[in-house]
Amino acid sequence: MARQDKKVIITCAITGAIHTPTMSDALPYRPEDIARQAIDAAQAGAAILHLHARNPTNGAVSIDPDHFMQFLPDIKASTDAVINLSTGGSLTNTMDERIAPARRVSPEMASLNMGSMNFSMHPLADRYKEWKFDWEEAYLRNSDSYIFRNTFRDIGFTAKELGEAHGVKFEHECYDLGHLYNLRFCMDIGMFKPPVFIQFIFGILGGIGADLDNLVFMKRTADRLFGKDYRWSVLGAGGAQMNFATTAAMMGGNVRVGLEDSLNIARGKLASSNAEQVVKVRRILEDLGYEIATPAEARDMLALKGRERVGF
Ligand code: KMH
Ligand code: ZN
Repeated sequence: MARQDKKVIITCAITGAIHTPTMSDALPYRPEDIARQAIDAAQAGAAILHLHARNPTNGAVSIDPDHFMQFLPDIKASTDAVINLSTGGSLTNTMDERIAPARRVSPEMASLNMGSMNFSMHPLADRYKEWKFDWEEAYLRNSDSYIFRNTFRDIGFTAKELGEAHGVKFEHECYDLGHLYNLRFCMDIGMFKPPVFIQFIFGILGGIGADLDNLVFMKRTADRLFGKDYRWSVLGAGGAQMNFATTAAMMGGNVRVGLEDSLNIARGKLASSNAEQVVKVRRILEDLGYEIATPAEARDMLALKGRERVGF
């Protein structure tokens, strides 16, 4: 069994690399909007902020460290939340490019994707006829030939460059059962020390589907592979977001919400902000009797290096 915590950590993933500006006016891409939405999400109860950057003029996904630096200091100055930088990148980036922002700013946490896979958003392109920016349609359509590359060498490189060199703790993103075994292998060769933090991901096209049987199966497999050496959280993409978060908490896990993973606040209704999703999941969890972890409690639960040791 994973360690059972009394409190539930809410992670909020603010903007991501899946959705494009046409899909929702609420999806932030200017640095001031990313900062404001992140700060509001933290005030609403998110202990961890999972952050990607965007090109401020056209909303395209960016892995330029300068774009991250346009919002990170403001977020740090206004919240105590743990800052977690994505290393997911975009369709064409090398691993070296993907880790460049985290290497520059030495955050407390970074994402680490635990296996190579198809990762496609191409069906979303058919839902829109007009686009805010000309890059969006091709970006979505071309994802049908995208291999999201996360080889053992890539994982080892990231572990060395960020984990060893900067004391960064990882959000191990696991989109399928095999990714849990990949993580176990990496731990066996000494790459990661417990407690590891696993994000179980359901409903990405290319990963395991958003069926509750799969959540039970992933959790049971993780219990067998990691015993007490892990903490876990759940991300349900799209319409699975709130249901999977609720079920995860009921099973002893933590939760992730945010416009990166779902643009909606209810079926067929766009969310007005990231904070609105945090408020909703918090209300559900508190109504069910769960307490929400503060950033300090999250730091303790995940054994993080502390906000005074980041480089921004
Ligand atoms: N959008 C999530 C499904 C990353 O940032 O490294 C995947 C993600 C990847 O969060
Ligand atoms: Zn992400």
